[in-house]
Amino acid sequence: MSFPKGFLWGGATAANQYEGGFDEGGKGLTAVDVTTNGSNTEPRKVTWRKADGTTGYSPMVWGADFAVPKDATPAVLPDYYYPSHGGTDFYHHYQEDIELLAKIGFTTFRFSIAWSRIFPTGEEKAPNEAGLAFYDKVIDLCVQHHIEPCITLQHYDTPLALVQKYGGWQDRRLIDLFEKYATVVFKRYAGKVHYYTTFNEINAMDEAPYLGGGLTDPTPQNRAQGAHNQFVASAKAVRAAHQIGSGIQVGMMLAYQPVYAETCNPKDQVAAMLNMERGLFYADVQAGGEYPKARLIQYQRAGIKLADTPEDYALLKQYPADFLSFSCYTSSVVTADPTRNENAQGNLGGGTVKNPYLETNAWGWATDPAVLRLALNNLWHRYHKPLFIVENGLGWADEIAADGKVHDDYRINYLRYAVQSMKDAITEDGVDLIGYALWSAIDLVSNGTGEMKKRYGLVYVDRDDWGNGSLKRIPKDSYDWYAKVIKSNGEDL
Ligand code: BGP
Repeated sequence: MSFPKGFLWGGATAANQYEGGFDEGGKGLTAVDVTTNGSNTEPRKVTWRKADGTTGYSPMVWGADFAVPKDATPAVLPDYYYPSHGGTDFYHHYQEDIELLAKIGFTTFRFSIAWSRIFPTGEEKAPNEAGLAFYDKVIDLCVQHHIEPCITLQHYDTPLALVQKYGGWQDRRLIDLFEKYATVVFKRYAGKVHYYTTFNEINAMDEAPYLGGGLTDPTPQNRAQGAHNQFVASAKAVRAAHQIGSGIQVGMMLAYQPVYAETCNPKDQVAAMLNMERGLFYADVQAGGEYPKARLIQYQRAGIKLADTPEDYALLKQYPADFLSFSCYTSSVVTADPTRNENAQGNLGGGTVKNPYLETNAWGWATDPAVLRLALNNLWHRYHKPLFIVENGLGWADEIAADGKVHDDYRINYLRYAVQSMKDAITEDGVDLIGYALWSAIDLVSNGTGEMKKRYGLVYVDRDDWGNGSLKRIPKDSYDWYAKVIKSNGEDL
């Protein structure tokens, strides 16, 4: 026996990439709803309109980002294709999808609630009942199938009205608006939902602040303030959940990549250490309860001044995350030379290079058989918080074979490594891991590129990069393989 009894096995999705129905049931627009699709080589773009009617777009480049012109606000423009508007239509397929997942024994299903379904502009006095009614049906169906929902409260989809009015999460007013939204959700689903996370990949505020925080003017000052405001909002959400009780736990969610130094040259080692520390800053605050000194020194040197209160720091200390959830797809290799940037994944900026020992997919993401064991050990020994892997998987341009099926043996190989790696971390290293929700339960739109072609699901969905297709669901070979894994509690790989 290696995985504990009751270990949560499942998969993950996100409203903005999966749900569709973007303007149904009274839903308001979100930041990502004004983001067009891209490709492996073309960045996604945010469309905007100025008061005088002039329109345009800003390409969104990972790690470099973009800014909307000062006198413009993000808006939906005709003549563009916005992949989040259709997703893969969970909004109308939720029953079929949840039943497919129940059939292979899922015990957890991670999805996100779109804040703008509950509060369309973020600022209404009362929640939108039609939005809640949709999640009532989803959650009830999960409970009926003994699937624990694991709900993300914001997955890259700040309500657009808050982006237009306040420039996104840089504004402190969002803290209490978020707390109000979270509280409505916690109360509504008390007794049915036990696992929540606040902000998906909260460290996206560094690499992709428009997605992470709806920041239209992503200066270092605004990124720092945006992160601070999300920290305080998370702590307030933890407090609200604990006050409500019913066994609700609120975790943090970090994008995590273990880092290797390219060589044993001390310069590379220091570069790798600094890279790792930068990535863990967010967990230091949310799991550890306080800002690491190094970050405060950096802020001081850069002239960054936070709009904060003593109460903020008391909240961070008193209400840290109940568990630490994270996404982890691959590792990265760091060199001291900032001019070298061979990492096609490209979201770590200069000084990252290819790993000659690993194979990559078409998007440059390397398959690392040890990545989860490394990640779990690093996070467990640093924070001693229960861990939950809520994203891990392989993006591939899957194709339907002549027999009408999808033979994704490459994905099975990747996932086999993942399960073995978790098993090593549990049985050999003693880490406390609650569950594994692979990315993605069902095919959905890629977050990085907006493509449909970059697929991760156990279930294929007939939809192309431009939204054409029947939306038919076709279980892949990995779907059957995962059924076996769940049934044997991780023994039969
Ligand atoms: C994470 C996001 C997900 C997801 C995944 C895969 O960063 O939380 O939303 O999409 O990465 O990334 P991509 O879709 O860019 O391949």
